[in-house]
Amino acid sequence: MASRRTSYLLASLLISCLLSFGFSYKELFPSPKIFQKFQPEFSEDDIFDKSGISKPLHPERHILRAPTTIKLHWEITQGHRSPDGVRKLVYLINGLFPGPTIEARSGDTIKVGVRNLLKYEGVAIHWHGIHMKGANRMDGAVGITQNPIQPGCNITYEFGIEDTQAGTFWYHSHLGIQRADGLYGGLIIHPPLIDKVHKTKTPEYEEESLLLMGDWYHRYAEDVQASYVNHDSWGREPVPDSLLINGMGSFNCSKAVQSRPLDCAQYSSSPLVLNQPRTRLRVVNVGAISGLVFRMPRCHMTIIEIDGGNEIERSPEVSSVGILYPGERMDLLVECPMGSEAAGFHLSITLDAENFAIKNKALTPTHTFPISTTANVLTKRGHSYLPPKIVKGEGYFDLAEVNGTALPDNSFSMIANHTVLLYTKMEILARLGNVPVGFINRTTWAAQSSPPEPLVDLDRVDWDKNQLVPWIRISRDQSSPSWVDIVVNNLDEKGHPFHLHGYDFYILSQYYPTRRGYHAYDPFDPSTPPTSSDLPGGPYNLANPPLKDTVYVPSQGYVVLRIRADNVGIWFFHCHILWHSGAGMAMALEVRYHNE
Ligand SMILES: *[C@@H]1O[C@H](CO)[C@@H](O)[C@H](O)[C@H]1NC(C)=O
Ligand SMILES: *[C@@H]1O[C@H](CO)[C@@H](O)[C@H](O)[C@H]1NC(C)=O
Ligand SMILES: *[C@@H]1O[C@H](CO)[C@@H](O)[C@H](O)[C@H]1NC(C)=O
Ligand SMILES: *[C@@H]1O[C@H](CO)[C@@H](O)[C@H](O)[C@H]1NC(C)=O
Ligand SMILES: *[C@@H]1O[C@H](CO)[C@@H](O)[C@H](O)[C@H]1NC(C)=O
Ligand SMILES: [Cu+2]
Repeated sequence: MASRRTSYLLASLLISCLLSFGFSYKELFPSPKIFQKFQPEFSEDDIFDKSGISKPLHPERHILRAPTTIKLHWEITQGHRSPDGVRKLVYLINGLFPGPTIEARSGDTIKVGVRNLLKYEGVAIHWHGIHMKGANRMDGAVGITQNPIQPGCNITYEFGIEDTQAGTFWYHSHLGIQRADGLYGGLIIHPPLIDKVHKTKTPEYEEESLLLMGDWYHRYAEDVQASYVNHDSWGREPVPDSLLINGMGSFNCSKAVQSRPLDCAQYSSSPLVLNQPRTRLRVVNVGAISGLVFRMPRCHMTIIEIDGGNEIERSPEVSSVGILYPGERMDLLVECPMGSEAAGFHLSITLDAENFAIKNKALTPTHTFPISTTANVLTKRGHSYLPPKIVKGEGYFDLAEVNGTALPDNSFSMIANHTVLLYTKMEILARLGNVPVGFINRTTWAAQSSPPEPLVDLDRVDWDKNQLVPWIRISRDQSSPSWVDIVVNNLDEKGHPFHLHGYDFYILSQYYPTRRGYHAYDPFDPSTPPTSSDLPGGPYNLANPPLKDTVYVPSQGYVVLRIRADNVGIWFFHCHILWHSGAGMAMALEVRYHNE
């Protein structure tokens, strides 16, 4: 790690470089105060600015320095917090909820010593979206790559960030359903300003902020899951009570339902504070179940990247965007006029009601946060603000329509070398006690338990009946890569956002059936050629497919995902709705070299 002295050297070097690239000092260092606080030690205890919901990021600490090893020490505990006014016992990392934000650059190594100071529970941390190349065992998936870190024990996660990865990521517990009680945090990989991989371009913004947002339950995750995996639920998912952004929200105490009294203080919504004319918002859906629709009417807003820094065909200026499902990310460029607060400008987040079959009177589906711009900020477009030209009703950008940019790799072949065909559904079966159970093909996932070792430590013959793990063999000679298609047919009446560890995939097809209903379902037929318009979802998009690590599989529809199988290991693949994966909607993919 850089010493204080070399970092100051770097800092002065940095300014001269910046000037030579045409940036002003002020643009990259929003305020001299922040510059003075410049902490070369990558302090992990940057406390949230309680004056607003956004978490400021610090690219200036990373974009001009050499790659390094970022060493962190985390202690996991629990404590009472009232994030939206309602008191609840949540998980803490070094006393923080959400956990500390990790910021790094491409090419860094991240080394996190995690000490479990919980009394009775294990923990494990997954680094969502990071490829973990050569570090499969650091992936944090309990039952697949590790056993839980037992109370009182530590482990050290150590993994390199590839030179080609930069973007918005996050980390969260991958043991059971702990994520819903707050065991998560942000993980931002900044692209270095000057390097061969990321083209140097003038940033279109002067500040970056992180918004970890998602639904929130006032009950403990264990109670929520128990109410779902119960014959009384009839498969209807528990509905959340609230919404948090960076661990802050506001709950209307008078809406608490009688049967569940709450220790509630009435909070008003904190503002979204914009300190600079143009802001890059890195938005993560950290919730358990709900998709989110994001609205900033009257501000200028465009979508620039999806998931872990994957570029897209630039969207037009929009006023709202959705649906962002649990696990998904989007990076937005926003510009709001000075004095937005006085003018009543606001950010509003609506929880999508797809899984809200049970009525929850406590929930306000749309949460609104005032936008406040600090004084002295003039927009780049001049002193007078021009509201975006958005025709009424046309300002919504549907993330399902997003296109990728460049053509994939030259060797992206028309027909994949392997195809993994899957069917998924939540089922309620008498032989399984009439409770909802998640299936992929005929398998319900549960962490490997007999013997109780992670799959990476066992021979295949020793895996138990809850493991569905198709096996892809690849050649060490990467001049002839193996392309693998993963086809997920969703037989369910509900959509499922699936996440694959260790990879980004191209979405070659995402089929939303127009004729809904039990008998109208036409699944993907693997014998139909990919170029055929006879496929329900039409021919594959081999021109500009978007690249992602989490994808929504529409109800009674399907997706075709393509990966370049070049990352060996056993990689979890699961629905990111916590109650579904907790009920077994999960599996893994194993990629191995020949003769190993
Ligand atoms: C866990 O971490 C603590 C503090 O860093 C250290 O003192 C202790 O030896 C570690 N224990 C194990 C089992 O690694
Ligand atoms: C809270 O909810 C009650 C009942 O629905 C409503 O009358 C009241 O205006 C709400 N208060 C706030 C601050 O939104
Ligand atoms: C994506 O590309 C398709 C085909 O090229 C086009 O019809 C569609 O409008 C594009 N979507 C967006 C959001 O630009
Ligand atoms: C899943 O089931 C389908 C239909 O039986 C089968 O064709 C496919 O190979 C199965 N997939 C795996 C990975 O076993
Ligand atoms: C994958 O398929 C392509 C096109 O059919 C072929 O050229 C390539 O050699 C295959 N790769 C492997 C590893 O078999
Ligand atoms: Cu699901």
